Amino acid sequence: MNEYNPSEIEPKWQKYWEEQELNKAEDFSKKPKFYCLIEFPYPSGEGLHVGHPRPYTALDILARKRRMQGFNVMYPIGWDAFGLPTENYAIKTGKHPKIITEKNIATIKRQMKMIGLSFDWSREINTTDPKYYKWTQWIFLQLFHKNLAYKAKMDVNWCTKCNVGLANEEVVQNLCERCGGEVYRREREQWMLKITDYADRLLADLGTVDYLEKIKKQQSDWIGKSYGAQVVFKVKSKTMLPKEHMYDLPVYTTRPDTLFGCTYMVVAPEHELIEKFKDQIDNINDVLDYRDQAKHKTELERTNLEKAKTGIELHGLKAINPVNDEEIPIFSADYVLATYGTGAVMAVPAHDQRDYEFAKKFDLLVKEVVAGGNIKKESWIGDGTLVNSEFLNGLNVQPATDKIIEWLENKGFGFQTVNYHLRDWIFSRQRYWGEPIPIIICPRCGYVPVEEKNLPVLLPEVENYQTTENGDSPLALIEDWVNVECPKCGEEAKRETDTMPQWAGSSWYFLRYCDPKNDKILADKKKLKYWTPVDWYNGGMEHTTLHLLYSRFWHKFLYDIGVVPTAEPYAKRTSHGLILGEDGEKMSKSRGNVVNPDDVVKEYGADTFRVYEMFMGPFDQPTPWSTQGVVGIKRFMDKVWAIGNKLDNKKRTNNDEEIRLLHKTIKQLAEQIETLDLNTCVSALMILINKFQDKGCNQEIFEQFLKILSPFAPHLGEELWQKLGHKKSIFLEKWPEYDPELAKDAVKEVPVQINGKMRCKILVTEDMSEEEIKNLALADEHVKKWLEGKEVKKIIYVPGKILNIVI
Ligand code: ANZ
Ligand code: ZN
Repeated sequence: MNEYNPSEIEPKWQKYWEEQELNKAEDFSKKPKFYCLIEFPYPSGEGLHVGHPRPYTALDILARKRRMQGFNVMYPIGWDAFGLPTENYAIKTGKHPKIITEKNIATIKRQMKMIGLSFDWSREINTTDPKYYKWTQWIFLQLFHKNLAYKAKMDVNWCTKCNVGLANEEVVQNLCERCGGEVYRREREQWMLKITDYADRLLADLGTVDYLEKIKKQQSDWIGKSYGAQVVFKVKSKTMLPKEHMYDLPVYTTRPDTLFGCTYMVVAPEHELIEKFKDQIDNINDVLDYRDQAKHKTELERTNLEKAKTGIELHGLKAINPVNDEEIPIFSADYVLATYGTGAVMAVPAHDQRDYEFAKKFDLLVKEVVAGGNIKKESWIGDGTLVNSEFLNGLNVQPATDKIIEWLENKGFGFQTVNYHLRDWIFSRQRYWGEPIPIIICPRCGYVPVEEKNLPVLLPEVENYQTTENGDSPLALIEDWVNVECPKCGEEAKRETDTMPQWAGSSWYFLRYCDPKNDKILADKKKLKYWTPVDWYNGGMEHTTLHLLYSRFWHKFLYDIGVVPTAEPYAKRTSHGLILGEDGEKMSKSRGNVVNPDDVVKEYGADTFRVYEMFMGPFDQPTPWSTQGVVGIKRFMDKVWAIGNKLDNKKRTNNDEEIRLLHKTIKQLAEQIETLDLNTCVSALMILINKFQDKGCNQEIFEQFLKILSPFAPHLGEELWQKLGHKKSIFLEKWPEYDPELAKDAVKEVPVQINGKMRCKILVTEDMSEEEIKNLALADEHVKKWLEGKEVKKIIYVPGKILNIVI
């Protein structure tokens, strides 16, 4: 018998599968289609670490099994290649990002092939390919035509050292993630996408898709729909205007029932009220200083509940509570955000924790209006009876809310409304390595879209990839690119020099896989109709409120303009847990705990690598790497090899344990591959192999085993299969059927003793836990009779043999 030598057999079969085109998805095949998708990677210079292949392998197993089950499977791959790390590397080295990207792609592609992932490489896409980003730009233009893309002055995070705008994710504790430089907020005109127009549908349609519950929850929390009321307070200043001419200060509140408990108001430091009443606020200089300080904080810091509240009173101004005409102080405080609701709140310290802390600090009145808590100690946010609230007294929160809204609407002081936490999507980056935004800025005509026939707007060559001194993209320096004729009036105009964010290309890439080479339209409608929606999409939890939400938004938009046939892009979404370093920490270069798949595959083979990654723990949980665990899996592979090389000729009958266990295992895998319980699938395969080791194994049984092993360890499966004399790939075989009778768990009778005396027998199955068996015994009618009125001291269970209850 020759040795199991993965480094010899693995490349051989990879080449064979590619030549046989086994992984190719066929448009319009009569077979049922199955579109499974993983998030396409960013081609980073470091290549893959062992964390990346975990989801790739899991869905590869699913894809391979579904092909064997007769599905026309599409499992495509591509590159999400615009973005920061490459650009930063280009700034550092002066190399063109395109060259860097090509090199990185080559590395990762080699690694993916090395692992035996069954991607359909004929559909490979790259977001930085002009033939691809032409369509990203085209989608932007459609958004622009529908008024869903607009330019607005926005605060951006600005790194003072890199002199560059940063995304929120790039700011860590107020410092630039890359250089540690100080970050402040700076105003800039930015392109915005009106995702808020889709907030309601993005929320409602979560009801139509099969996403993990925690993913749905994160998305709906992020969209954050809340029901409440807008209430208008009047602002009284030293000018003593009559009430009807006083300034209107509207607030958004989810608790209008607490209006009588409002004892002060808070506006965001950036609120227009401060600018408007500049001359009438006595301490205006301090108020403006406070505003400047707030500029240096991120939103997250401002709203952090743990942080001590800060603020400053606007001396000289008072607000008038519309329900009782009481005059109350107004503060500026940064825990109120300018961009949510109306940027102002009615503070009810008795019933809101932030207001409570603020009131304690500034010694403000805490007035209880909902009974139920102890407001001497803390705010009460629960239900209760209204008190101190005139016509609301005696009602509970909900009826009081209805009543006050009716009252406000009748008096014209307010109205019922909803609010969303979701904000419009800041879509501009002042960077080089992104899709140019296809807009021309004309002094006469304003923002003029580039004509579709002139797409793509190509990224020009530049000498320097760094953002310019005044914060523009380096594109702004390329005069012969920037200066163009206005497509509308023909006069001198300039190109938009902002580029799109990293999230643009990934918002629609799954559509392009359906028709990757089309140059007439982003993808042929009939092909989209055949392939979409994606049946199963797996990706990182960290993308739930970014990529996943953005792409749902674009998809809905494309649906509205008739480009795609479904309202939702992904029928199902799952998420994987991270692979941690051997030390249990997140893998990172600085910790030195990164494991490279190249090393693992070189030493143990790709199949061992794949099976280990599936075995290491529940797929959705973070799990530390263990070299010892890898060695254990290698031993399992060796065992499979050894058994496959010395099969016996003995006939088996249905009474043989190995037959029963085989059917049980086929059943288990059929079910658990579908739920991605892949670690338990691997243990089932191991148990089966151990049984073969005990009882021997003939070719017929072993071939069945190989079929269910091969999605996990495809190279070993194919090698042993063809060694047994087959001339065609094992992946052209049908997924084996199991006999339900044989797959049933073996049932055993276990005698039950009470204080050492045999009283009855219970039936237990192999898969029952000790806990379940004990409970089963205690629930038995005979046992119950004996236990009546007695105390159970102890239950001793000898697995499969006897259960003794001591009373
Ligand atoms: C008075 C009140 C009384 C409130 C009470 C709560 C409890 P969600 O559910 O997130 O929509 N708020 C409104 N605008 C704000 C802003 N720009 N920055 C910070 N806080 C703001 O929360 C709405 C509640 O958050 C509003 O209801 C308001 O406080 C506050 F017993 O109004 B409430
Ligand atoms: Zn013009």
